[in-house]
Amino acid sequence: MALVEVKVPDIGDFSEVAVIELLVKPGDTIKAEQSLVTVESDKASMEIPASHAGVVKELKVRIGDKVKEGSVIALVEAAASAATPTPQPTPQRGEGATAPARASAPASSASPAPAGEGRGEGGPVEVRVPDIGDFKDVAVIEVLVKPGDSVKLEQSLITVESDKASMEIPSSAAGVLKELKVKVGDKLNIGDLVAVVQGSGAAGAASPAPQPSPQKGEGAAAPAQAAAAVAPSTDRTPPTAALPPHEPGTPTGSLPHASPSVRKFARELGVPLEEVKGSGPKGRITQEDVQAFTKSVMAGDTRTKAATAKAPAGGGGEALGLLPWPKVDFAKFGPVERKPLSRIKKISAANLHRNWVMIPHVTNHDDADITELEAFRVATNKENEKSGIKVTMLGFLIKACVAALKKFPDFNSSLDGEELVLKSYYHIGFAADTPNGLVVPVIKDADKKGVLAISQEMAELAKKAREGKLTPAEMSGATFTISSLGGIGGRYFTPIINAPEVAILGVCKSQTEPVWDGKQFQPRLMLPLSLSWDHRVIDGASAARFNAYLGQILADFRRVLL
Ligand code: CAO
Repeated sequence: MALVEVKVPDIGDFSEVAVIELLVKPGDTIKAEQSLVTVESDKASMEIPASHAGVVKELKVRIGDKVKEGSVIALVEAAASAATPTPQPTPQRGEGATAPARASAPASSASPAPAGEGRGEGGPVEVRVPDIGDFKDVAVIEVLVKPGDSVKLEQSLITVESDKASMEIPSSAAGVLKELKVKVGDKLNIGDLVAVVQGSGAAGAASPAPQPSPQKGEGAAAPAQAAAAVAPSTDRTPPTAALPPHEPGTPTGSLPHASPSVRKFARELGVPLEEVKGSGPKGRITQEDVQAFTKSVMAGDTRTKAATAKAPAGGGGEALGLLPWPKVDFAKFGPVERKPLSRIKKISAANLHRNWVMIPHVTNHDDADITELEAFRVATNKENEKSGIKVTMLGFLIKACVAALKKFPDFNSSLDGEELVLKSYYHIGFAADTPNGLVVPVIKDADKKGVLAISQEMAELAKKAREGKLTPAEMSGATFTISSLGGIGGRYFTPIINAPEVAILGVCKSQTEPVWDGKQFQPRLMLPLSLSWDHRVIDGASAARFNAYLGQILADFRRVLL
């Protein structure tokens, strides 16, 4: 087993590049051509692959180190059987252990234009694929311009990619793009015609006129922006033009700051790299960043720009054939302030939206005569003044609902495909208004508890809710929910069912109303009830019976005993 030095290969005119990522560690078993480190200059990023399969014995570089062609990256104990399928090194250099770097080109770089190709004269200029080292049949993955566009000198026209590099092909002239000779998917090689640009005299004249690679005799080929992404080409002449400065943290052009393999990974997942926040050095996007972004989108915590454009403001409705959500510049009409939604609001908004869209809601409104019950409640509170437990109408409502759920079991169920899951337990959720939004704590086994115990538990849960201290367990398992606005006001409303429940009771403020007793109007305390129900499970007659029964119990709790 031979100990092999893996060195930085011929990286063209990139004299000193910084190591920004270590992709392996000592002890790792590696394959030939596996990337060991990522290096970056101000113009390109490249992965340096292993020239041999084997085991990494030592890494000779650390993050931040500056390396150049020939610098030793690692010592690899080459596997005996590991033939080295990597290309041979540049003969002039005699560096047996160098393999071609894998490069991406976030940067703009030299763009030598063809000598005497209409630069400055305003004539048509043919833009061809420059010297791209040993990369053959590179695929066009992006077309960045269209005929008729005005292009600047060195503006990227297309992006090409091989399995080892991604590069932008820049325009070798300023002017108007007359013709695009390639499309996404085309395979290109050095010298292939990419586009014809009608040169504009002024821009062309202002640009330097570097010489083309004489060996190739390809006068029209400008080096790709990642010309450093090269294999051990024996005859490659580095570009001679001055390279425009580039800040690696803010890559120019359309390519975000990521290595070719990360770029490929993102494309396979359909991740828009420009929306991924890089956590690597200088904001570089790593594979983990792409994975985290994907997870976040799947969890609904992140929306891609494309998804937002399709469904702005939480659901534009295009998928349903609806008009797009109106886009209004509110500031045009007066001062505005933008405030992010709280975490609870975001979560409940998504749930409410789904429930509203997916459940065919119907709401029945009714009134319950609670005159006697209210008198009993007031008396009870007086009697229990010392206990500190205050009974509100909600405590009685929970007990009354349990009785109605027992009589109408479909209301205490969930829909599971084509089956109804009927529950023999009675866990009642109650909507609680908190500074951060709506939450629904749950009174478990309300059928086994008295109104005093329920009231006490409710007060504790409501306090925890307002303090943001409810646990997930305290908010799960409800079989039916009550949303009481009685302490606030209003007459009736349409509560949204809390899926997978199938019904919810909305309650508003009771008030004394004249009620006809057959002979005369009597002043009675009436409680407005609004029952929303899932029409896939419940029908209107059942809902009317449920409300009527609830009203009877609230009017006279002795009915529960019958
Ligand atoms: N009619 C008349 N008065 C009522 C009433 C009703 N239906 N319900 C409660 N009240 C009275 C109470 O008796 C109490 O009066 P006093 O202060 O004189 O004793 C007062 O209103 C305040 O009651 P409360 O709201 O503190 O207590 P509660 O048990 O009725 O409700 C809770 C507790 C946590 C549910 C409630 O505070 C709350 O958050 N409600 C909002 C729910 C909500 O936002 N629903 C909407 C969901 S859909 O967006």
